Amino acid sequence: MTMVRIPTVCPYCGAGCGFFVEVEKGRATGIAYMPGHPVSEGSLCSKGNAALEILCHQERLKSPLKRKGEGWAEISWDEAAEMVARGMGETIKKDGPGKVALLASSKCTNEENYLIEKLARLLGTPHIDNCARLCHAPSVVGLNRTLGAAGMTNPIPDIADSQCIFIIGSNLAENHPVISRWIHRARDRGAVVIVADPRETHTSWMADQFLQLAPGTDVALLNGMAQVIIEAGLIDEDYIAERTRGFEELSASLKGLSIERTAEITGVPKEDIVRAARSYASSPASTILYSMGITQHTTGTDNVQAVSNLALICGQIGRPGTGVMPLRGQNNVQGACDMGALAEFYPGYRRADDPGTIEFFTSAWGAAALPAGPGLTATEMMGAAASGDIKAMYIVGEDPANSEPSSLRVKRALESLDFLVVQDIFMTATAQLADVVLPGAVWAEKEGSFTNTERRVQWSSKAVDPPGCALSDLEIVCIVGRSLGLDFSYPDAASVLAEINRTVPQYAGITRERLGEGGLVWPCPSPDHPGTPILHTTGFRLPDGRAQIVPVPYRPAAEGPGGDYPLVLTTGRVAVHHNAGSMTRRSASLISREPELFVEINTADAQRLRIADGDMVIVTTARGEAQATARLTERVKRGVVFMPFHFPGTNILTTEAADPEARIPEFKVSACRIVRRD
Ligand SMILES: Nc1nc2c(c(=O)[nH]1)N[C@H]1C(S)=C(S)[C@@H](COP(=O)(O)OP(=O)(O)OC[C@H]3O[C@@H](n4cnc5c(=O)[nH]c(N)nc54)[C@H](O)[C@@H]3O)O[C@H]1N2
Ligand SMILES: Nc1nc2c(c(=O)[nH]1)N[C@H]1C(S)=C(S)[C@@H](COP(=O)(O)OP(=O)(O)OC[C@H]3O[C@@H](n4cnc5c(=O)[nH]c(N)nc54)[C@H](O)[C@@H]3O)O[C@H]1N2
Ligand code: SF4
Ligand SMILES: [Mo]
Repeated sequence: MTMVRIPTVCPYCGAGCGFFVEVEKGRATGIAYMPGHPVSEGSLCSKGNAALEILCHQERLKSPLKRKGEGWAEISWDEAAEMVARGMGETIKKDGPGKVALLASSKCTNEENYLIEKLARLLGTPHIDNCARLCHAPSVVGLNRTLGAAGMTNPIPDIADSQCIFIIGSNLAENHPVISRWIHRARDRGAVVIVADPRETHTSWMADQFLQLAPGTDVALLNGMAQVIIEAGLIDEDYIAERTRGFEELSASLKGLSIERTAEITGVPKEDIVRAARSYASSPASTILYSMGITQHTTGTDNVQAVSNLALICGQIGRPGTGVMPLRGQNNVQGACDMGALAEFYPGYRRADDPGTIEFFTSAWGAAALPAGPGLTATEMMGAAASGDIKAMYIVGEDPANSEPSSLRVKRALESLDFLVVQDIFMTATAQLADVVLPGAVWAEKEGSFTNTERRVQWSSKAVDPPGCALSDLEIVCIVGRSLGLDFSYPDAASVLAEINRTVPQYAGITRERLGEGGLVWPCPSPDHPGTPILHTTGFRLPDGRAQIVPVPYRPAAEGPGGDYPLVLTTGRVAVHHNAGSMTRRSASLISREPELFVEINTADAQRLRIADGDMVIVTTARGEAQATARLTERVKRGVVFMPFHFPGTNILTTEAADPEARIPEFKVSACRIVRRD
């Protein structure tokens, strides 16, 4: 019997591990590791190892569906295309294209995302976004302002060359497990690891120095560290003078701070703050890794800027082993953003409010006219749907009914639309609200490129056919585009990538032919360019080539504990589940390890509330309530509770208060109360 091995990229997280799908007689029969892969070197985490469980799952969507009474009726692709064209077309004709909004998918390929945002803009609407809004929008705003580019500055393997690794607001041991291998390698070579997190996590267990700060106090911590470094004379004066601007303002803004006050706000002992600051500033190569623990706040952009400040004053950017590393979440959230599936950017981060951008794409796409942005962000779309400002939506590979904050409100908003089409691989809570559901093919059932968190663009090949009548998202978007009268006649992903080469300068040299095992790291401006693993080696893409230091005063979170809601609820992830859970809750080997929604409560708080380990409790916030099993632990401090958002319920509770610039919701701080369910 012949067995073939098809190279693919893991469909879960932004680490972008590669593996082979083994195929026999048209069926995926196993996984073979890829020892030559630059990031994973042959390893995979529990989710990667379970990825094939998605391919032939019995609950996969196999046919287009339309609503019929309380249930669903299978329909042909022709009828589905006609319904989508009518639903979207009528809104455009009656109310104008600005009443239509699209969500692209950071689970889909670059080529698919490029076409989804192109569809939106050719239809005349600026309202296109993706789940990066719930994730790294503050990195896009904050790092573009301070460093002139929002990507991770250094490649993942580079972490092994670092001598001080400062991890703030990231539980990478569970959420980017294969990246944590590189941290172990650095530790073996003597690196110091510092972790700042309100919870004890698998990541904090790796730490030499653990700063267990109060949720939402990161600006205070980072400012406090900067002040220690300035006062101890540990700054890199030459770097500051040659490569940055704004240091004097920062220095002046920190003058009045006392370390005692920083310790009081953060709850971190002052000796620990001083030690961490000194370790970071004085090591020959220090790196900062961060993710949702600092971005998902009303101060998300401030947090990111405070991270840049710290790195810049110490000159820890632009060399191997240094850098600012925002760990991207979804397998292709980096690519979805690069491709312009964002409210404020066209492809290649060209500003949507710049007339030059509109001129460029009008000509490149042969369009009559294109909408100037910024459009509505994902979070704003829900408010606009509720108020009637958005009347039709097309949602690809996202589950906002479970993943956006205050989900009862989101569901009501989606229900109030005149027309909703959802394209997914499973019947999600969002798909349940649709008029038409379109069945997509998942990663190994199609081909295309994905961009991981270190900007590495990799080609993933097709191993097996999709189930039933499901089609690749690329084919579906072309069908929908054509039914709406557009010239969407792309034969395959490579032909879309060829267009991307012409319109996205960072990808100009990244052709299908060059994407062998391991891929290429953008920016890659020409077909003979080797790619750019380390950014900012000689200067920054900002005026005079200088980075911008931005003073940021500390502000508390929007919703402090008190009164009826005395506890702080923080939300996040566990190793064996992924996001809203549509894939991992259906994956037998994963759901068996973590089968239900739980809430971690400090033992002392639980005693006071008469809650025992394993009790069913009701968690209530100003938005609503959810049931969960109590887990008593010392991993969260008194006054803080933690829930993962992989099960429906958690996001009923979360606040929609958002960062004023990046519009990311404050998933990490909501005030709540907990009672035992009798
Ligand atoms: N297993 C698994 N892996 C995943 C995902 C998944 O769902 N499951 N999702 C992927 C996606 S989309 C993303 S974006 C990434 C996210 O990856 P992470 O950012 O690691 O995920 P979280 O668990 O949301 O949050 C990280 C940490 O922030 C801490 N934290 C909470 N509040 C604060 C605070 O105020 N300050 C600080 N300093 N820390 C705080 C939490 O306790 C938590 O340990 O993971 C990706 N990988
Ligand atoms: N409380 C709380 N809420 C959060 C967060 C948090 O930390 N706390 N984190 C936020 C973050 S960082 C993120 S990124 C968002 C994630 O928010 P979402 O992107 O809405 O969450 P996912 O569950 O990853 O949804 C992806 C969907 O794509 C589908 N899918 C997978 N592959 C394909 C494909 O090839 N084609 C198509 N068409 N569909 C596919 C999956 O079945 C799934 O339904 O959640 C946010 N929500
Ligand atoms: S670390 Fe991320 S990319 Fe790698 S196997 Fe795990 S989920 Fe997949
Ligand atoms: Mo994310």
